[in-house]
Amino acid sequence: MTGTSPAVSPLDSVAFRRISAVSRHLGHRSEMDSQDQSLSLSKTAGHGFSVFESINQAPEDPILGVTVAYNKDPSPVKLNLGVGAYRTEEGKPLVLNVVKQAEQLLINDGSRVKEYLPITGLADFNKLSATLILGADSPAILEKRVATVQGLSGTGSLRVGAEFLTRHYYNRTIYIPLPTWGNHPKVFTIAGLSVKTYRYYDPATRGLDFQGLLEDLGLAPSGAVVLLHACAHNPTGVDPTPEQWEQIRQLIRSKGFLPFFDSAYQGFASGSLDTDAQSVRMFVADGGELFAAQSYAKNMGLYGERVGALSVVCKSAAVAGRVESQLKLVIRPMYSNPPLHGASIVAKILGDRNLFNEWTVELKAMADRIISMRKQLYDALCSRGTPGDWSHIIKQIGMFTFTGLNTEQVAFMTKEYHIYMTSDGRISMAGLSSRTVPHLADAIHAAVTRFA
Ligand code: PLA
Repeated sequence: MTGTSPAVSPLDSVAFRRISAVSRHLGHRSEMDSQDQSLSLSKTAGHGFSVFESINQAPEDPILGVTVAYNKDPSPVKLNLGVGAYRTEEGKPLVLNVVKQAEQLLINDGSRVKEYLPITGLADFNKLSATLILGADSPAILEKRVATVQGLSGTGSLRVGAEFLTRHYYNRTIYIPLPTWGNHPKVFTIAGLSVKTYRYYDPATRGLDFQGLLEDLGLAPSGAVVLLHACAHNPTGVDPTPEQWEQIRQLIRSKGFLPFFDSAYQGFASGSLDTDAQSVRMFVADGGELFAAQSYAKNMGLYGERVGALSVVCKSAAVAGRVESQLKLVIRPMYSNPPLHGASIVAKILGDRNLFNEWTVELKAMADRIISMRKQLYDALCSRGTPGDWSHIIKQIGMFTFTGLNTEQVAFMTKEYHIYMTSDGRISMAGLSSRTVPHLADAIHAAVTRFA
């Protein structure tokens, strides 16, 4: 090679933009700082100092860090309502019966091996996952216009989708609802997208800010990616009505936006898998394109197995095939190929009529228990005469109640009552039980009366 400067490939420039965005996002030091740092480090090398001596202590994650703090608390009455993880009436984690049955079937099957899966994951799992979210009679599936890849639960599926968009979609801005799941902006920024928000929640009504949503999306540049929670919006527990969804759909299609659905709670909002997928299916029925990330963490209780899927609904089978080929190029250098065990469990359950039916019964029971916790908490606050209107507790849906409690009140409840929740006042209703409702109601009552 001669001394000519190397050409910058499109991928290099993507990588460069991404690194600068990420380092801005993470608040990295300037280049000067790092030069000073390396000078002083070279002086001290060999004298017991780490090359990472000046590294900053990172803050705990706003959601998963709540569990870290909870685990450190020795109090016998402590209650973790931070992370969205289902607990039984006895306050214990739940392994679904169908999951145990499916695992037994897998163990009994002597022909099973532990070979690598293909880059795209378990083929049966992918097919069944697309059917679960899009519907068995979905025209997109019948016409083979869907590219589905197995992902590392919901988060990994979102990340793969976002990386793909950074590389192959002309508009690299994603609009996310305000507020949204705290990890969304990080996942999308680090994947190289630029993140903007649209109004979603109105604290005054504790309901949807529908006008604000329509205005903000109405002003967004055409072609932008729009993130939508398929159901059970996290953290607010507020979903659009079917009529509002239809208006959102019309707006999204008329402006040529690309909808990206995050479906982390299918079956948890209403107790019905089909009802909770209606929003996504409306966008498939109009023939347009979309992304959908699915998670089996909550609805099958497979949190730690990290099972999910990303489906890209395209206009034609030919495009879907090319999209899939490019998704493989995203996945291969990231984690090569996905894990086998969780996807095998899901494929067993979705592919067997009896297991599937049993699953829907267990899923409905979880959803119903959460709904009954809403009622119990609401009644407990009413009976205590706690100041304020608490009807949003029974109106909101899904795993969480967005209580409206402020940071100060949350800190007070943690300090005085050992109740752990995210600082935005979100509580996981799935972590409550009849036994713990009175304790939570006492804490809320005290917090609200003390810090009016
Ligand atoms: N999308 C949304 C809207 C979520 O709420 C969550 C999980 C995910 C995706 C990702 O889940 P997965 O990768 O485990 O499938 N939110 C939890 C947990 C339940 C978390 O923060 O990781 C929460 O407490 O908000």
